[in-house]
Amino acid sequence: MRPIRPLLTVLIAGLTVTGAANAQTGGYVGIGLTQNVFFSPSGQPFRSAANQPYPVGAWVAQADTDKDGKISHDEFMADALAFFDKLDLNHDKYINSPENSRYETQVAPEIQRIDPRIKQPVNRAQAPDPDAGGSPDPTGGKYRKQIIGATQYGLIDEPQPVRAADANFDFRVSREEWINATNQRFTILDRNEDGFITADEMPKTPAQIAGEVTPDDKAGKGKKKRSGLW
Ligand SMILES: [Ca+2]
Ligand SMILES: [Ca+2]
Ligand SMILES: [Ca+2]
Repeated sequence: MRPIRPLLTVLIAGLTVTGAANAQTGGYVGIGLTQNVFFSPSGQPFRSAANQPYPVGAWVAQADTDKDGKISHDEFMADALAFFDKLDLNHDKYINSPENSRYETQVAPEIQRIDPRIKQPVNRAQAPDPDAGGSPDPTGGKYRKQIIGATQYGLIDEPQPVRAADANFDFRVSREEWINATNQRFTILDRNEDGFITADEMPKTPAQIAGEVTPDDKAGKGKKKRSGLW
């Protein structure tokens, strides 16, 4: 069993500010209305037209190189390292600050936007009613994390997958750090620990769920569209 670093607790303050600013100034350009967006666990974006299947299948098709319908650890690692090499423009085995900036602005600009269709957790201003039963959350739901950045389009709650891999916070991601982060991501996704990521282990992304709401749903009378993950 590989150790799990608390990937999920990484806070990306800068990203939050940028996303909020974009939401306020109308920076949102219709993600999901004109195209579907999926981010691989390494943060690689995949896009499809709004009337096409959700592009998680494009990532699976890329990563599942032996075409057995599931993603092995080796396949997952090879896919992640191929993306690392794409981001490492100067081939020094590090993703440095300019290379990360290019990722955020050119490779995956959706990371800086907020999809307004995604239902955000409500942060309660008041403490929970003590008569309503015990709450397992010691903050009473006061500080629930918002769904931002890559988390909107991904399988794992990581707003910025590249920066999240920077374990020693030196503002660059070494190949070794990337391998460690990739191992942790695989452990999270391979929920039954059989060494493969399969369709039934992959949750729908927040953007995918939001995109499945039909106009009838908004009127409160429709049903959610059914769609397979693959
Ligand atoms: Ca496979
Ligand atoms: Ca580099
Ligand atoms: Ca599995």
